[in-house]
Amino acid sequence: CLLAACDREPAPPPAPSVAEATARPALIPAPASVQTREGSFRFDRGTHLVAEGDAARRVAVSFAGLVATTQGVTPALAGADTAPAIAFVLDPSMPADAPEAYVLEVAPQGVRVAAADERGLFYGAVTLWQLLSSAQGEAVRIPALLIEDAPRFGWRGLMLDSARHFQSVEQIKQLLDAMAWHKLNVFHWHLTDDQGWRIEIPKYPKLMEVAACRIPAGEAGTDPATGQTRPYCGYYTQDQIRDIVAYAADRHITVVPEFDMPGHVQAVVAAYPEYGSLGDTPAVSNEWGVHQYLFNVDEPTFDFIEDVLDEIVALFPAPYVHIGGDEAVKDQWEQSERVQARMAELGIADETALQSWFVKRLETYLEGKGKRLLGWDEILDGGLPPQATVMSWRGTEGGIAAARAGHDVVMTPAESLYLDYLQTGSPNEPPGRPAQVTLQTVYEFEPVPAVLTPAQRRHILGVQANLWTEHLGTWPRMQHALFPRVAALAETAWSPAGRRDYADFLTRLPAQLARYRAFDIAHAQTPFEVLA
Ligand code: TNX
Repeated sequence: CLLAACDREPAPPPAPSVAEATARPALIPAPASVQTREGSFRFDRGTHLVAEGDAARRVAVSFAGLVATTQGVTPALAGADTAPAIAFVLDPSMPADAPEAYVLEVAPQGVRVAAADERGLFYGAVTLWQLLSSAQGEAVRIPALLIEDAPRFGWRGLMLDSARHFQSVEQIKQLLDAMAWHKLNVFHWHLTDDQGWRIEIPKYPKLMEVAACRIPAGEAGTDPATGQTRPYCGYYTQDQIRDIVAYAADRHITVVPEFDMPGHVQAVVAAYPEYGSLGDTPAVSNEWGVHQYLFNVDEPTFDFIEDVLDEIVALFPAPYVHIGGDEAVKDQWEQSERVQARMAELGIADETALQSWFVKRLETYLEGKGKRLLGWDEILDGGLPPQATVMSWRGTEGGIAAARAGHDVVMTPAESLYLDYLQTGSPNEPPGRPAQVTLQTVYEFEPVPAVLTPAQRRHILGVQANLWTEHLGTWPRMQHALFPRVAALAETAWSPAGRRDYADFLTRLPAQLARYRAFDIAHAQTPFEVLA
């Protein structure tokens, strides 16, 4: 080409005239308030985004990425004088005590998303993207409206078990992406269990060499031709963990780590038998269900626990550390001479009191590090540590008792919110736990028990669904268990009680399923077979 022509910027190709689709808003979770207005706004290739300041610009970039995935067009950031525009505004006149709240105004001339804090602005951007992605195509007309929205609960959680079966960093990031656009904000990461240890702790190399590996049963674990074992191994390096924590933070998700103890520690005891109650050396478990192995309660064991907690505290900026506390059957403590001797020395009468002492000691340690202790509802047994937060999984009773005693609570009852349970009675359901937790069950769970007084109700921080992975060996299986039940969870966690309506939710769900497909999420089909 001639020099003069090469210097010139190539002219942008003329915008093709694209047929527009009209969106019927399908928002999940349903916003607190929606008022429809006259007219509509046309979004297309020429629509610019306007955002001032780093925080608003970050939100605009996230929004552009979402739109690109579903509509196939990436809106560009432009100066404030360009019209028509979508403006993302951090508005200091909005209440600062509601950082997740936002206002979204769609008018024929333009769109304004405003919030006091980047979190609210992000959720407003998600809602706007959902308005657009309620229809397919790069030119979409959305109705004029005013949405004023804020979450019902501050804790909108999802737990992932990476101990029984683990996931790649990319898979976890895909989940974090989806959590963000379901407006979920806590990723509880179950990283340790009888069947595997998944956190790199350099000071204790056998955690990675021994505790991170189990030998699966049958052909999966032993090559029948050669007789060679094929261990199932994996852990997250500290760099990978920092990467995941940062990725989550960019999406306004807090990662709460769990180090499960004093039970669920067979993998640790396999690596370091000296920290077990009996001193014997088991294999890392390859079976599911409740196990016997319990931590010892001597000072070297606490040194180990505290070293690991130090690493966890350094890796995870979350205000909470989950210490498990569940399903610690006490047989080994009853049988162990050294545990019994220690109890006598401490004047502790029985094993339940010992677990309570153990958990209180962890709380004291964590408080010294500026962290709050969180545990499964068994930490109520024998008395809670003074500041503990309780995750109620054996129904809501533990949560009710904790709230009555003035403790914070996250509701995650197995019969309503366990995603390893089957979701339908269809013969096409992949294996899961025998009971059913249907889409409707998740949707209709009410997190705030009516028996609580208004003061006690304020202790219900929110809700969480848990994905245990004993029966979920592959990522498509895990996705099947998660989606679309996560959409029901999102509405249970975010939308005001009075806005929840299952029949209405079902009319909005097809648009959410289309979003799953756009993000390569293999959602379950079984709920729709049964409904058909
Ligand atoms: C109970 S829930 C457990 C887990 C299992 C789950 C299976 C909880 C605190 N403990 O160890 O994976 O049931 O549904």
